[in-house]
Amino acid sequence: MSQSTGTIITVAPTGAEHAKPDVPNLPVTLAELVSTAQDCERVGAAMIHVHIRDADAKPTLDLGRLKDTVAALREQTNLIVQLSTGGAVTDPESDRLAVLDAMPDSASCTMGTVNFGDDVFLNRWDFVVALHKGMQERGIVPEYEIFDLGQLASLHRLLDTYGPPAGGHVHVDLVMGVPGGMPGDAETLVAALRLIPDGATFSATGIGRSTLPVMLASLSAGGHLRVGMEDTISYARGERVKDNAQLVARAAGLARIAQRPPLAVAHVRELLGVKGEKGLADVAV
Ligand code: KMH
Ligand code: ZN
Repeated sequence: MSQSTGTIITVAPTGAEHAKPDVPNLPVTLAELVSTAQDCERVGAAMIHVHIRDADAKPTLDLGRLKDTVAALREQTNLIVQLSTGGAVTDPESDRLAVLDAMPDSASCTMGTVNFGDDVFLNRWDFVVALHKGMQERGIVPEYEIFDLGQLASLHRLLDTYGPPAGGHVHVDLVMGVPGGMPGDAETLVAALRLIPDGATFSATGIGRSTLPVMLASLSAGGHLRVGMEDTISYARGERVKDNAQLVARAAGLARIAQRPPLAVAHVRELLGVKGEKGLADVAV
């Protein structure tokens, strides 16, 4: 595992699980997404993990909408744009694979099947391999999503068999506290450390009430952070999240307290091997 003096903050603003009527402040239109992205960038986010919605605010993997979303986020923010290939548990593999044709900077690649509340989030080995190869061919940098510890063993198998990802750097995101996946606590995060490939970076996010324990554990273990309304809609006991920027601002504050302040986007591009016009060589540092 690789240590860093700063913290990558990724925001996951929407997800596929919350319904707009239940969470009225969830960003679901393109305008809402861009606006929340700009707010989150202002307070310390460097990357955005994107799920989109259709005109009825339902999760969709419509390719035209995905392409428009990537273009709008590129035009109106400096963030690294990561599209979800996980989608919703109901999405077919073909649609999830086609997400790569929207040509984001980065895309998620979940490393195995996991029970997901009352549902199953299906990620067959052959499908994982297809995603990994599809990203290698297109120069898209994967973020390997890990919902359970055995999926880190699968990541070793993937890299040993099919070679390094586009960009050459391995970045892992521990998604902790999903009912059916690994628990969101410090002991489990520490257990994951020995399974993270040498030289890789990792971020972590805790679903629901595991948000704060996972954030603090990740910071203290040298990890990076993912926060956002995809993962939690509760800010504190009995208090709903105001907006995504509130979650990013809290993460940025804790990262500063840990003396690992939020990394600028250009640094994160360099670190993760994400190509782009706005790398370190192009900005005054
Ligand atoms: N919505 C979950 C079923 C990902 O974005 O790659 C899957 C998920 C993971 O959110
Ligand atoms: Zn997601």
